Amino acid sequence: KWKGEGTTQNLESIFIGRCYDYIRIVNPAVGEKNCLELWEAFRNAFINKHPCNILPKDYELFIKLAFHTIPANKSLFWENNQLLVKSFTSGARRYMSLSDALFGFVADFLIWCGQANSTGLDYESCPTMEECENNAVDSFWRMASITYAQHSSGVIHVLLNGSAEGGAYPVKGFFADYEIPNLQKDKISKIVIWVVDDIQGPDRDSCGKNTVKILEDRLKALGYDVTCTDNYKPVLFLLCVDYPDDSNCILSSSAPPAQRRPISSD
Ligand code: ENP
Repeated sequence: KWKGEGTTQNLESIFIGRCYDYIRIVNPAVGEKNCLELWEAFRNAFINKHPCNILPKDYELFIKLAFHTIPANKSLFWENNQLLVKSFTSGARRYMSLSDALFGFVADFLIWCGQANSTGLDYESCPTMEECENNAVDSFWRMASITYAQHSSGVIHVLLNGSAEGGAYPVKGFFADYEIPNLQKDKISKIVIWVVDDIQGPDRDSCGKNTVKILEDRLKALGYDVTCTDNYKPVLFLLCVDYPDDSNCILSSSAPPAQRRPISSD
């Protein structure tokens, strides 16, 4: 009956399994968490309710139970490059995006919704953002985004896609609407923006232009120290893994030719 895909099959097992994976393997530094209690708090936010009537505050208990600090200088905000961010953060080893924090990790890539007058999940369909704003998934990410932004500190990183249709910085989106307004200015030393184009993609947006300029101006007006770099090399090189022969990916070496010979087997 809704236009969106239904609840991810095995949601409960995935959620609880991810929670144990996170606290035991991925990031044991967060300390002991009760994964079954986390699941109950998560489920109670949307179960037995009309799926268009879920508010961010319904996830308050879940967030409270799952919360842990976000290390200073490790926050990474992004738009339009989810998979690149996944490989760049390297499961919280390098940076900690929201989905590398426990309270985002358990829900990443999943879909869920309940139904009024039933304690079951709806595996057939779930409302999209267009059908209703207060759906279970979007309200979850709003609450998680707000919490993540409020607890981010030190140097803040923002990774944007310069090839994205409509611009690298969506002027309406989670980052614009829920994260920027919740950053705590007194805890933040600087905001570093990286605008990276898709390799072989169009160069639609860059530092100082179009929507990136709107973002830079907005952050400066809020009093932040802002820097912006186009095609930041460490991220570009990650993209190069899939395009080794592209001209953007050829490393010129200053080593003498003898040291640049291919390694031979003899
Ligand atoms: P999209 O539309 O590129 O990607 C949405 C996908 O990313 C969904 O699979 C979603 O999981 C997952 N996801 C991971 N973190 C977030 C998130 N944090 N969020 C919404 N979805 C997330 O991403 P968006 O919608 O533009 O969101 C990007 C935002 O994430 C940025 O504000 C960035 O700073 C933030 P699922 O469960 O929906 O399948 C906040 C909102 O971290």
